[in-house]
Amino acid sequence: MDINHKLEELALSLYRIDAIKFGDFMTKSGIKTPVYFDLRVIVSYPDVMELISDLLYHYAIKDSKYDHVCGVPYTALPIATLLSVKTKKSMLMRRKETKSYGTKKAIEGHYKQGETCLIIEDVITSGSSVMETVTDLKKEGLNVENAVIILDREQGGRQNLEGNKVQIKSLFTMTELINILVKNNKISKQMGADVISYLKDVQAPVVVPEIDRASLPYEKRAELTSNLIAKQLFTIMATKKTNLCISVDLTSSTKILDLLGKVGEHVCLVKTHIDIIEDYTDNFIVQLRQLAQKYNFLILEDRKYADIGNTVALQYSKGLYKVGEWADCVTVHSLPGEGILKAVSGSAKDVNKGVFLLAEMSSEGNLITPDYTEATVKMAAKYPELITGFVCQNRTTFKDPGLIQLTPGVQLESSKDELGQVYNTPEKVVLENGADVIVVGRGIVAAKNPELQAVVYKDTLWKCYIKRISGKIE
Ligand code: 5BU
Repeated sequence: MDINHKLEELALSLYRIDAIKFGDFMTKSGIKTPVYFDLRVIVSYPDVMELISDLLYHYAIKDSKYDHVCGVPYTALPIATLLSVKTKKSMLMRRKETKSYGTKKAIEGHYKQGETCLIIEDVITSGSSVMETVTDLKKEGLNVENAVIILDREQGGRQNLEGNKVQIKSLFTMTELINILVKNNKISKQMGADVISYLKDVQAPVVVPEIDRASLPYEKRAELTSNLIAKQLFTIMATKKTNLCISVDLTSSTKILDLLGKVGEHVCLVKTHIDIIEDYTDNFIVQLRQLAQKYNFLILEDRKYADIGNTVALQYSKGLYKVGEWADCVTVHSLPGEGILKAVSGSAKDVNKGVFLLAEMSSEGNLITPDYTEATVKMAAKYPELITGFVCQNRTTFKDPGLIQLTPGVQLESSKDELGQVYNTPEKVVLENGADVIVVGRGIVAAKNPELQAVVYKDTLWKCYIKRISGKIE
């Protein structure tokens, strides 16, 4: 197939069927434009449809590797259909109006996580329509790295998409299309120049690619945080190659110290409930800190403070436990309002302290609502130096790559306990749900051989993390 000849034929056809018009037009937003595109009309011209699908196939698709094609709704849908039939690859369809359809899926068709999908689109301006389709496909665990386009208007779409890791191949750029039409005396040189300069002047805004925190390695995220404990924790994870936090929910201090002597080297964080220990002494803390030093882990007291600021300031620094003196970080509810964060930051004697705010819980029927979670994330943004991260369950709960997602409710098999705890698997919480530090309590503590079991958890969780940052499933 002589591609250049066919491209010329297509350009002239598009002009003939009024898919591209030149003159004085007004855009929807009231701006004057010398050119107008409407590729929706191509469905009325089977010869043009055939030409487009042949060209896309030979020029852009033939040698690509992919499992599915997906057209950006709506103009590209019939073209994607033709290509699917021609290449014998399955097609996926994205619904634009999932909301009004209630529970209907955003993507129709059969697919598996990790499969690759090629995007088909007619015209790109800013690239935002392509990006919407890419985002929906990625949410389903599909890999989307390439898009094939009929016409690139050269208004910033290519750069925006490439910035979001989507490479595009187009049949024409606007300049190429104009040159063909000028050469064939369909439009004057002057008109061609006017159109090109108009399009250059009206560039689409740059869409800043959003950093997906879950795809960044811990060492990179250590550089992006404002909280010193988060920085230390990211660094410990990267050096010890573990994202496992053990929750030592035992009531005897000797048993806790014994256990930590065995599993300390495998964990990045040790989570305590200091008020469940029956033989608490100050010496326990001395030994706990020594183990933290020896095995290079941090200590999180899971106190879940939830009172007014004044009371929390006292609970944090006074009483029998004086938590603020030995815990690197604590868990705090956002429920009472910002005063609770002021209380902890005011009571912390040095700046090297952290707070995990509770944005979601793992237990069945808990009363936290999506609005509460959102407000919690907003509250945290006001205290960047204090907040280490969130205790939460979902990848979409927050975006800041400098904060840590601490996720409890994890065991090797998904299950429940008799008091409402819900367990997800390491694969689910790390790969799908975006967990950075994974809390395991009874999964290790109640095992016959806790040390061996800690290694199993550590290895499984680390493998999932490596798979996640290698970008296979985003
Ligand atoms: P488990 O034995 O793995 O179920 O222990 C989980 C620990 O995490 C336990 O200490 C809980 O207090 C803690 N936890 C939780 O399970 N779920 C939550 O949402 C929060 C904390 Br917040």
